[in-house]
Order: sequence, then C-alpha cells, then structure tokens
Amino acid sequence: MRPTPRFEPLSFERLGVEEQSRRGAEFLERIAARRSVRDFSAESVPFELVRRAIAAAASAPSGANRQPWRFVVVCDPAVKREIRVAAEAEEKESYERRMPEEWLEALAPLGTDWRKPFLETAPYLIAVFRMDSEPAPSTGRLDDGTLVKRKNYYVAESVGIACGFLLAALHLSGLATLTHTPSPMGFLNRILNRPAHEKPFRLSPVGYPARDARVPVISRKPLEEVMVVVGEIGGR
Ligand code: IYR
Repeated sequence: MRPTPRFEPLSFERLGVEEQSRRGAEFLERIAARRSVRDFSAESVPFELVRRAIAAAASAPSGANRQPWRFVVVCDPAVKREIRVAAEAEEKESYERRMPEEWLEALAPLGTDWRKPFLETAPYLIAVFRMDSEPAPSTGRLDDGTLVKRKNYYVAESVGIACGFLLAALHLSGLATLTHTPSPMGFLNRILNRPAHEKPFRLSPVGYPARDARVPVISRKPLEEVMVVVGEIGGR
C-alpha cells in the first residue's frame, strides 16, 4: 500500500541581496581554507562539537528520505589502536602490491604511505557506513525470525552529501579532518561490531592539527575550468 503524502508550509527566510552575498562570501572563504590534515594533536575535543556535526550530517537530503547512513564515533584508545593496526595491514598490502604504478604516481605529490599514526593520535575517529538495504522499520522480522530488508535509493549520492555536510560542520567548528579510505575496509564491521547490511564508506580522524602540522602544496583547478555556464548570465 502506498502511503499518502503529507505537506506543510516551507520554513524559508528570504534574505536581502547584501546579506545573501555576505553569507556566501563568508562561507566560501571559510570552506576554501579547509585542508585535509594528517598530523593530529592528541589534545581532547569537546564531544558536543562532534555530536552537533553528526547531527548536521544526518540532516542531509537522501534518496526517498531513507537516511541510509550510520556514523560510528570511536573514542576508545584500544579500539582506535585496533583500527590502526588493521588499516595499516591493508594499506601496506595496497601500497606495496595492489596499487598500480599510475595510482602511486598520482598519490606521490601528497606524500602518503601505508603508515596511519593519525588513526591513534586523533581523539576521535568517525566511521561512516552506508546501508544499501536495511531492516524494514515496523515489520523488522517475520514470525520465524527472518529479517525483512527494504532497499534504499541513491545511497552513494546520499551518504556522499552527508559526509560533505560532516566535513563542513567539523571545519566550521574549528576542527581538522581527513577522509581515509583504507581498502578493503571490511575490518570495520568486525572491530566496531556492525551488522552486515552496514557497509564501510569512509573513516575520518577528527581533532586539532598538531602544532607543527604540514600539508602538501596543492592547487585547485580554476573555476573557469570546473564551472560551465549554459545560457546568458542574468538572462531568463
Ligand atoms: N587509501 C590510501 C590511498 C589514498 C588514496 C587517495 I584517492 C588519496 O587522496 C590519498 C590516499 C591512503 O589513505 O593512504
């Protein structure tokens, strides 16, 4: 049976053009200054900052509003260590055997290798899981105990958007992050005790940068290259 849609008035604040411009410029200045950090300080971070950033991420739009994500926050040093050991084992194999020369060449300017000390140094790790399907909310199980699963939609797009919100929120809260995608990431299900329908999507150390943190010199493609305008600007 198809449920009937329910509507409510949109809550929307119409801003003056100057305020629109001011906010847009401020956001651009702040977000464009974000850098992926690999040198973390062990200094502790108020959990409230992480909690709010995850609430921001969980407010992201998603296919059919299924919100197909889980955010697992790890603060336990022993669990962080276990994750580091497992990630480094996979990464060592990747860097030394699995990654083709072309990929290693692409990564060379970033100076990365299989060592991931930040997985232990940073006060928090956030593991994001995607759910391509999940137990249906009401009918969770049949009488015989079988799990009834329903499919989610546009899962990669949805979880990707949520991760973008997460990184932006943490950055605006004055925290440093990195997107780390050890490959394969199956060990996260085992270590974090997550069910099989939750698939690891990405792993993020969160904290303050080390005092002497360094980042690779990189540049962004010019806007003229990445933005394509069709039609006359201001035309209608
Ligand atoms: N997952 C590896 C390799 C890596 C891949 C990309 I694409 C990067 O931008 C950086 C690293 C690692 O985390 O080292």
